[in-house]
Amino acid sequence: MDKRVLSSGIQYQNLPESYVRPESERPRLSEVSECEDVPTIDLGCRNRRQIVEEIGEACKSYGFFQVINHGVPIEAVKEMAEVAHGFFKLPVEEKLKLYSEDPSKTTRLSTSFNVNKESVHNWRDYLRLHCYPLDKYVPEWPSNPPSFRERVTKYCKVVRELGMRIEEYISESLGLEKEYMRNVLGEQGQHMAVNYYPPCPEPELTYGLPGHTDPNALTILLQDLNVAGLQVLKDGKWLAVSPQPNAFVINIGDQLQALSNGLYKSVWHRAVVNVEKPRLSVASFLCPNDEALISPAQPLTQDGSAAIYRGFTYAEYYKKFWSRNLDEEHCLELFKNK
Ligand SMILES: O=C(O)CCC(=O)C(=O)O
Repeated sequence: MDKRVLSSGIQYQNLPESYVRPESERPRLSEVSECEDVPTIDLGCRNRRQIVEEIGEACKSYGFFQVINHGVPIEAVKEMAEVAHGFFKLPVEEKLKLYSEDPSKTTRLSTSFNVNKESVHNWRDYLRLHCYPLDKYVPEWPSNPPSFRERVTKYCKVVRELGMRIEEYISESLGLEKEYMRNVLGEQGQHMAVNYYPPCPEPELTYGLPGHTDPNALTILLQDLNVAGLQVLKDGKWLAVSPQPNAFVINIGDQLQALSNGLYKSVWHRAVVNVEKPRLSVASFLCPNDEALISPAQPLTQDGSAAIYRGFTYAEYYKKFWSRNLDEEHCLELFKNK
């Protein structure tokens, strides 16, 4: 791709050939219906047991849920969204200073998913940041727009607190100590993908991101309020998840599927694009420490249930994940006990 990013100011009249999916892999948008019963968890509820039960149910049957009254200040969310838009509106030369196709780089602008591994590209640019510990990574973040570092720092801190709180609820919902996840996952990393999906001339033929699960523990997704695009797989059908004001979408990632011995689902999800408007989303990923040993929680196999997955370190898993294309077989399948 000689243009390297899509957000270059060029208006495409036709979808370039390298983005066109084979017929059998297309999104079939007319067959997608709205997810009418997105599990919505009110974290402001005083009844902890109720929160824990609702989260457990959502993790089992959907692998994702929405949270409201989550404690993240509206102002922090608004400022994050504004500065993300501001970044993608910068002149392309400015943005390209951060361009890299190397997944091991801790701050980079890139496009599609894994440009060097994939045969068909995705209609997305993304800014990928490592966010923990902040003092290590903030100095390498974009300094333009000028408020970028300050605003994103603020957002990262509050979102991390939210994620840690949700991990406690998830531990409890599995009948484990509330600190179980935190202890097993070690000092967790935090990454962010600021996804920018430009208007696309032929959305029926391509994806912003094809169906995938997240390789990490937990994802906290902020969706553009004005433009829908997220879809989740439920009982073999793709369902659209409309953005809700003041809500985050929480996805269970592969590591929680492994820790829960397959009880909780790492949800398959994808992002579709549209002709008219650009769409933005901000995904915050909580990632186990590289050294964390992931294996089904012992209390979940004490009754004689077989451990579905073998033990592995997160570093091993992450390397495997990025060595592949996004829409291949589920990466966790490669870690199953024979
Ligand atoms: O843009 C979205 O709604 C989904 C983003 C996503 O799945 C990701 O960044 O992994």
